[in-house]
Amino acid sequence: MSTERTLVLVKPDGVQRGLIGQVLSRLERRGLKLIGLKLMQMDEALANQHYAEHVEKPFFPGLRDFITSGPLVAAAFEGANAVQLVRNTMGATNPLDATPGSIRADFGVDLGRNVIHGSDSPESGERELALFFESSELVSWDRDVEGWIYE
Ligand code: D4T
Repeated sequence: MSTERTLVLVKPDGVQRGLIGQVLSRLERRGLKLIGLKLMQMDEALANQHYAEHVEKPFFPGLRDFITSGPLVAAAFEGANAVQLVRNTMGATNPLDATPGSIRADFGVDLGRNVIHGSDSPESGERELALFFESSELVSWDRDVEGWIYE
């Protein structure tokens, strides 16, 4: 069992639409442990760093304008296989292709307004958490229900 940490963003569309609680709730109820949380607005510099792999892509200017357009929620989750669990709960990048029951399928219809981000590997998780959180903002805590979540 590998414990991983992953960055989740409720993107500005999710915040504007009042979906913060529902998105985070779906991740909490799967058994993922919240270890960091903040409301913030991305600036261009952070958008360039976070989406470094996409900076040269034709869709990037629109993505940057959208992601910096208003507040978002950054959350750090921890757990066994946390990266894959979050990705599965999010659904495919394009809500059109996302499995019904996933967050992007249930809350979205458009690739450029897909409500949530989740890190795509444990390495990305660590890199992205360092962009959004000071280490002192991540809380290490013991959960009493652990034995009811993991065998
Ligand atoms: P993120 O990074 O937001 O969790 O999404 P994914 O990991 O699922 O997908 P991605 O990196 O390929 O895309 C990042 C982000 O860009 C938007 N996007 C993507 C877009 O607006 N137009 C496009 O053509 C693509 C490919 C959606 C997610």
